[in-house]
Amino acid sequence: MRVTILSLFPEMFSGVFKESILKRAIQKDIIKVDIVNFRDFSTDKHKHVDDYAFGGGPGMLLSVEPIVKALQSIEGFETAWKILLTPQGTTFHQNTAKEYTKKDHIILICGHYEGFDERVRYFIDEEVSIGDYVLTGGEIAAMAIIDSVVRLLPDALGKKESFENDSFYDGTLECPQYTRPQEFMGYTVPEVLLSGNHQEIEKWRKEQALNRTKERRPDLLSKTDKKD
Ligand code: 4GM
Repeated sequence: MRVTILSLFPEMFSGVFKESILKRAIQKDIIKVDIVNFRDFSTDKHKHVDDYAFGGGPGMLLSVEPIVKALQSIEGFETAWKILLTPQGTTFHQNTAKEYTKKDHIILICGHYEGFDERVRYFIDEEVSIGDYVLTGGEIAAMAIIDSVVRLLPDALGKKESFENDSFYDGTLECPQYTRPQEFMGYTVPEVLLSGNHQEIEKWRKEQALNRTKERRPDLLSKTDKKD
């Protein structure tokens, strides 16, 4: 899968692509990442990429031209899935991540300041938000999306890191889990997990996952048929 990021702050990504699963995914050619700084496509002699809003008001807007020129410079941009990251987008979910794993090439456009010239929206496929809060820029949203998509790609996770047990994978949250020691400061591990009875263990885990989801995220259950 190809991932292209449009950003005024490419350096922000150096950490996430140099560590752990994303680093390994790049090394194993599971993803190919390119970062394009759209400031390089400014036609302004001072390399400005933003301007005052028509009609007045405080704040600056990102101009349409450098963004569209940057998009056009990307090989295969016409068929790539172009995603604009803004707080006004449709909310990103685990299912969105799953959908993106089917794409050959995604382009993530990260903005700053007060937003984009509205006409940027004629050149994209989807406007996405990672949640109801405002960030300084779209970069952290792009990182969250890339991370959640890449870990679902075949061979991105090792055997020990499989995603089948993830929260949300089957529409419920994870059940409580324990590792050694069996007792810590008086807190013990539920007996059933030590019993060796795999049928009982499976039953307990399903119950616990369901109870936890009912308590914490009943909204998830109303979307599935796992209520009883
Ligand atoms: C556009 C308009 C995404 C972009 C205003 C981007 C939050 C998200 C930005 C803006 C962002 C999100 C950049 N903030 N919830 N900031 O996915 O502030």
